[in-house]
Amino acid sequence: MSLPVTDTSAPAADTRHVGTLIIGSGFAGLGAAIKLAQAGITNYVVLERGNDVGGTWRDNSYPGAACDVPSHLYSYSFALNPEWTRSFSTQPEIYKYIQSVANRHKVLDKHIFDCDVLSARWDESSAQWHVSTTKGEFVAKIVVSAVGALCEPSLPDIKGIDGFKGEIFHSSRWNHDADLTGKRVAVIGTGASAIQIVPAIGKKVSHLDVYQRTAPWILPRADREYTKIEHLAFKYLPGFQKLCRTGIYWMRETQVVGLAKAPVFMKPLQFAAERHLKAQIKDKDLRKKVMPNFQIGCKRMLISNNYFPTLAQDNVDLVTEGIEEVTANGIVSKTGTTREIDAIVVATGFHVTDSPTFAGIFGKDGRSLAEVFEETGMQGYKGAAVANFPNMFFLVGPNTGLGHSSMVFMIESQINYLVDAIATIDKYDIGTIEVRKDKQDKYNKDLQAAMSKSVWNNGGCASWYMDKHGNNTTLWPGFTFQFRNATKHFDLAAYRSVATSDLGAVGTATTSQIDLDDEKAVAQ
Ligand code: N01
Repeated sequence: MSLPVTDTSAPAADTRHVGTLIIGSGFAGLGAAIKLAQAGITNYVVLERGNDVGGTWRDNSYPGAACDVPSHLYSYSFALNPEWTRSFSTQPEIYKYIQSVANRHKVLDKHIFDCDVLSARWDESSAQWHVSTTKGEFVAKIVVSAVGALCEPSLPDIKGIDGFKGEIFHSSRWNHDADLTGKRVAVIGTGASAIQIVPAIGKKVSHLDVYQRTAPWILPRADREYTKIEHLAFKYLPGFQKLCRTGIYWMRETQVVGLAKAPVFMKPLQFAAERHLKAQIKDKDLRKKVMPNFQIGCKRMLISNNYFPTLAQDNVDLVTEGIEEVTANGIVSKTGTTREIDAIVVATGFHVTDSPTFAGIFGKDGRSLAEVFEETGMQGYKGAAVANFPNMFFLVGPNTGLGHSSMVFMIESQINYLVDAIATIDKYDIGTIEVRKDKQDKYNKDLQAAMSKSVWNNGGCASWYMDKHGNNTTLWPGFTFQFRNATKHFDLAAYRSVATSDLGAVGTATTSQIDLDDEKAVAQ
């Protein structure tokens, strides 16, 4: 028996059918749910493995967690928030914002929480996706992957780490029951998460060892509380908050020139970061240790006013000689020194280009997304579709990440494209749709050419932006307004589609596919 998917209390044994199935309810999945509803497309469901909306802002609750993009920009354009208490919001405030947007737009009844998607398999004969979850089976015409790029913790493969007897947890899975007060703690990693955690715990622990593999570039954080007058202006002065957002947007956009096109223009920023470092660290040895050896922007630029001062504290050691092994109660460095500890915070980032979620998605020829990406690298079309995976769309897909501005802006661009795609599918009663491989290949060739002059490719660092094929498959290599323009409308002509009426009784295409020239006509 099939139940309508909106009956989210349906017993797990029943297969539920749905038009569109969205996986994940972070900024991307939630935004898609809202925009689909606003477009009058209501036959969808959102499956979320956590117990709430919020995605990375629900999971990353570590002490000191905050955004490094100003909140007026790091929020939905359709849900500006005059209540932000400061220019760079903290995690609890952002999480609360996402919850309130979900409530206000009344899409929570479209969600099934604590529902982990185990696999999604394209069934060619029925032209549908079969999705297995911890809450039963689903059949969907369209699947939207909105799982995010920074959701699967990457744990370091260090000898002996499994035998550590103290507290050990990843930055994105913070154990709030573990009280670190007065404890000897090690933090492994010095990325965006670690540089927020270190100052937040540096004063309460008895001793802190910070294990640095690569020194990051850190700029001052221009963060402050908003005044009462500003709050009144955000709330009551028409257009004021939007004006602030627009100003921040364009200021950030100027960085694209140095990051993506001519790294020489990164010099002023690097100079500012050097000055920041020298102003905050007086000790010459420590200065040497924290001075990066690559061009600024090659890895994500970090911002902090209290990371360097924490490193200079008497109870904090920066360890740069590398980790040999972890023992039951300590870490042995490559020079043979053992440092005893009670807890380890693993702030070693996420699986981005090799996410385990790829292994559970099986396309037209039976191969998984992991197998396809293993061969080609993480390639897609406009970050939204991947050849061999019909009727599947991605949010925060390949080459949609940013090193300089708000991911929410990119997500909204992708949502425009998605909503238009689904509206187009409905309008022309399309049964299956798949991006053309030649279009995808050309798109990626152009992307990599655009990337070739970037600081990410030439800045002299190793970063998770790059995949094992040497391609940058994570970042968008241009201005974000160019991406917005490229995704304004769904471009049917780049896809191979089959009308529902041309699918056989069990779904297989029985007549010729819609001709590309016809599609062009349809797309106009
Ligand atoms: O992870 P990272 P993150 N042994 O991958 C080190 C976003 N974010 O969680 O540089 C020892 O940046 C690794 O060393 P190296 C943001 O997009 C946003 O900090 O590879 N060390 C590095 O120092 C960010 O980019 C906000 O040599 C090991 C660190 O661990 C992304 O999340 C806030 C190691 C990992 O840094 C990820 O940030 C926080 C090993 N085996 C995060 N393996 C905002 O404000 C790795 N490392 C929006």
